[in-house]
Amino acid sequence: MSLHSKKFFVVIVVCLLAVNASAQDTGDKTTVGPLPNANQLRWQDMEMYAFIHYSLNTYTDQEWGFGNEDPKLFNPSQLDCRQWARVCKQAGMRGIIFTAKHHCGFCMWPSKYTEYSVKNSPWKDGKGDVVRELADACREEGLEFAVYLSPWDRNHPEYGRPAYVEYFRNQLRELLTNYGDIFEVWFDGANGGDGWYGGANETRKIDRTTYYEWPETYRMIRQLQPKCLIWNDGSDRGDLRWVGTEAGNVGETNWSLLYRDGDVPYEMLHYGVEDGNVWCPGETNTSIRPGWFYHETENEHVKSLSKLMDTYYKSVGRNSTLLLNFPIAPNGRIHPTDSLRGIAFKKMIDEVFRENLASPPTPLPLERGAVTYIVDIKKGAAFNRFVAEEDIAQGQRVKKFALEALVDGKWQPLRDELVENGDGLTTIGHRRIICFPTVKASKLRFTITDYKAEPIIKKIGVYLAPELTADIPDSGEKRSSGLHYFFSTPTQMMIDWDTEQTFTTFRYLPPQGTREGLVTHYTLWGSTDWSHWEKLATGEFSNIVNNPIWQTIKFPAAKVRILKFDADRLAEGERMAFDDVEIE
Ligand code: FUL
Repeated sequence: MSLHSKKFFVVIVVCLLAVNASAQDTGDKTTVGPLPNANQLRWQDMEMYAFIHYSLNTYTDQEWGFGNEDPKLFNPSQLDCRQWARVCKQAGMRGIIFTAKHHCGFCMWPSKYTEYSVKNSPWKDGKGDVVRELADACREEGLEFAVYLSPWDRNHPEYGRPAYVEYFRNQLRELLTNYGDIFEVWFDGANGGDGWYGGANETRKIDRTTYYEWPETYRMIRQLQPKCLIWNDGSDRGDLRWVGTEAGNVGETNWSLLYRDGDVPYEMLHYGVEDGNVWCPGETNTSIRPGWFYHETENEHVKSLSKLMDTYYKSVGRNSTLLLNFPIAPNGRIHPTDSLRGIAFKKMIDEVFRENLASPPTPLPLERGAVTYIVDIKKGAAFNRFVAEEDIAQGQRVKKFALEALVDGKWQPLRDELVENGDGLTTIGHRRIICFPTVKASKLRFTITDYKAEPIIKKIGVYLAPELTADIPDSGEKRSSGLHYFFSTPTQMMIDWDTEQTFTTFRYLPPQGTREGLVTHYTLWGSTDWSHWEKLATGEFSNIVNNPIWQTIKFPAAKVRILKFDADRLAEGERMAFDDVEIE
């Protein structure tokens, strides 16, 4: 048992377990495992940074361009990268990752290796460079800058063959040498196969573990930008990992470790691996809107403040960082609804963590190896958030802990209310935030009940967050239908009405939480008599697997009595599934 520091008198009781003795009792607890490097430590302290999705998709209302969209479509009237940087800064973002090239292959900088770029657009008479403008704006605002460069390129004729890999590396070299320090490179793993590919218009499959020859590319990055972090989804381990979902949450158990080799299934991405042999922390990416690119139809579905706070607790509060996307509207600016919401988000975070109610506030005399902390609460105040931080420079050590509040002389257990099963009090890492219903208590007891090696806690804190209501509903929450529908085959849905109706929009909400039956490619038909069918629309629901939100099909006004929705392709399985459909 160690003695607490006198100067804090009897407010904190730190119970030290004899770590060696406890290691003998409970098995081997001396293996910390791998440690983060300096770049990863710096990155983790950034906590929140922005994604910006902007490309030809912004002008075609798509999530994934096919690769044949006309560069002439790119002609924003008010493009203002300074506005993006100012908004992001005020929203608490420490940097910006920009889609220099999305899957459509269109380059937002005048790459000398392709004609498919801003140089062939009317914007600034082809003399513009969005990457340059944004890199400069970030520097002016004191933000870090990074790039997203899609390995999948639906425009390039050589995609799928060795020549493309060289092209990809050349482009990366341009980005890493001409735009100052780049803090991260984002190599999106998505690959739907089909594309324009210089007019071939076909499906090209690649083996993502070998095709891109990542080790060679990684060597180049390390040489050109030694401080740059590599984000890579699966395949060769980069410095950071995806968390397996775009919904904005990582597991409550979140180890910053992975295995150096082998596949990385969802569980590993989402929870990390306790006995992993490489430090590869999770970055939680999500958009402030349902989609990644701007769609006017989503203007009323910008995430609510409560949803953003939930995302914060489930990312930054779970040993991760938050990469929050702001799409750019066709005029070249962040839409006012998104910027106001982003700024309100930052203000709310500041408000929640304004006053540490632990008395005295940390830095406490936190002692290496301590497993129990009893914290006095200022004037027996009400509180509903607990924060703990490990000194991750020395590894991630805590496996499990308990929290109790002293209410009317009795210790009452607290649990993480954002977790459905169990108490949710597992790993800590860089920062762990636990949310529980407001409690009024004189003391809080934090006990580390299991650990890989002697715990090293850097900070603990207790806070009172204001109650939030779900002010604006998210998309994907309503079930409206009441339509008369049936399946004529496992992949064909029919919807009929008694009288003729005029429609312009069909919306499909895919099944949530499964790929089974999820429609990726469709054709929509209309008829007034069951025998003559007019094709109303055909296409793909881009990115629906990773981001299964409402999908909107718009078509010229059609008078129909029957609609036929064909699933031309499913992500998995043989039977179309849906959570809801809407027709307007
Ligand atoms: C996904 C992509 O397919 C989306 O379009 C978006 O860029 C997102 C961040 O990653 O996998």
